[in-house]
Amino acid sequence: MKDHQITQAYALAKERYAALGIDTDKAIETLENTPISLHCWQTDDVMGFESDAGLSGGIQTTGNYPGRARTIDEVRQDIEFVASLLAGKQRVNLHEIYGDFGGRFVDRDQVDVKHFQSWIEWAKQVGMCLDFNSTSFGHPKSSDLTLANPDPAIRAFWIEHTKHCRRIADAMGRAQSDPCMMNIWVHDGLKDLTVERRRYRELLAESLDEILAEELPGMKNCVEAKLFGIGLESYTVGSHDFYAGYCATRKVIYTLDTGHYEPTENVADMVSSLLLYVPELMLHVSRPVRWDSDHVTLMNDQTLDLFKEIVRAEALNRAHIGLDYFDASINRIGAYLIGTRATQKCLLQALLEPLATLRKYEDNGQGFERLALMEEMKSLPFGAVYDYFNWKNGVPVGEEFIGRVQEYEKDVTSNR
Ligand code: RNT
Ligand code: ZN
Repeated sequence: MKDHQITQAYALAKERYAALGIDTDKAIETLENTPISLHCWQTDDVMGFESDAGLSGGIQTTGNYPGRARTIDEVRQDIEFVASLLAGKQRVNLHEIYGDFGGRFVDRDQVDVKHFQSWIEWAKQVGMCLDFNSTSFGHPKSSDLTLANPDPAIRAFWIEHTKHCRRIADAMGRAQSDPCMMNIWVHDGLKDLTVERRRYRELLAESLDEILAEELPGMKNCVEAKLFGIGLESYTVGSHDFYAGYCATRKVIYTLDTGHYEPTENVADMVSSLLLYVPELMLHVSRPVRWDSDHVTLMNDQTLDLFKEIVRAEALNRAHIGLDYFDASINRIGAYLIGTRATQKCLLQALLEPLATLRKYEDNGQGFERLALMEEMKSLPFGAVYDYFNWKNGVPVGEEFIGRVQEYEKDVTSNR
């Protein structure tokens, strides 16, 4: 697109939105200042650098598109390239298995800040903040139950792992002078029926209490709820109800992954309820297709509704945005960009909603007017605002990023 096309389209869009009382420049500024955490595991299909054990724990990638990142340098190179094509701020979300282990096997209960020193330095160099995750899957001691395992030795191993991870997250947060969001997701669940639902949940709560006991001001604790995993279909210890209660009573951040609920459940509707009782939300924005399939995030009704609810709840400062999908069937860099751009587009549309007018209609009982305006908003030129946001920040506008990804594929990923 030519510069004048972008700026002229924006000028018209700005006027159109201003007539409805919306300041597009302000919306752009908010979008620029709202970080999105890039999940490092999209670069390499959640393999990491600990061992060749492969993925377990009820999650799976499908596809074998060429060009997967195989080394830390390749992961960093890919993330830097992705960030170079994105406006706004990005963070990088690491899993424990992405440590810089120097080719040696470092067991999960031995992991230390030193294994993430080079990540901390890299992040500083590229001007991004780090987030972190403990890793319960892909390990000989993973089995079906980790933090809820009735065997005290196995449970102790995973408690120790998660404690170490919290200290690593704390060091990251202190180094970047910005809290590191540390997410705890364990796959704990069972394939078949159990008569011990309560017992495992009591154990999980006990383990978490022990893990979270240490005060670590550089990081924030998040725990992720889930419906079920592959091979663990009958029971999940850390269900929504479990974590909603846990987060409310312990004042811990609830991680809301959009793929982790019943397919007909309205995930956006959960935002305002949870935020009455839990301190903050960590979002894993994903696209479930029939189940937690981790398809690439798109600008669809579910994602739009989620961001609208966050803005309507005035909770943008209490919701941390991260992505969580891993698609190995298409160009991985392209998948990153589609998903991040879709997330930005949804947030932007939420910021462009004429909320004051809609609220006035609602208070006055003007149901027709409210519905009509919401419907009309869908065809307003938000695309011109999004294009301008990218243009202003010197990154590709519209479909231009497709060509850039193709070049990178030709020059870099296809040679792997
Ligand atoms: C799994 C959870 C979890 C993982 C990552 C890799 O269902 O969504 O967040 O995707 O930890
Ligand atoms: Zn997730």
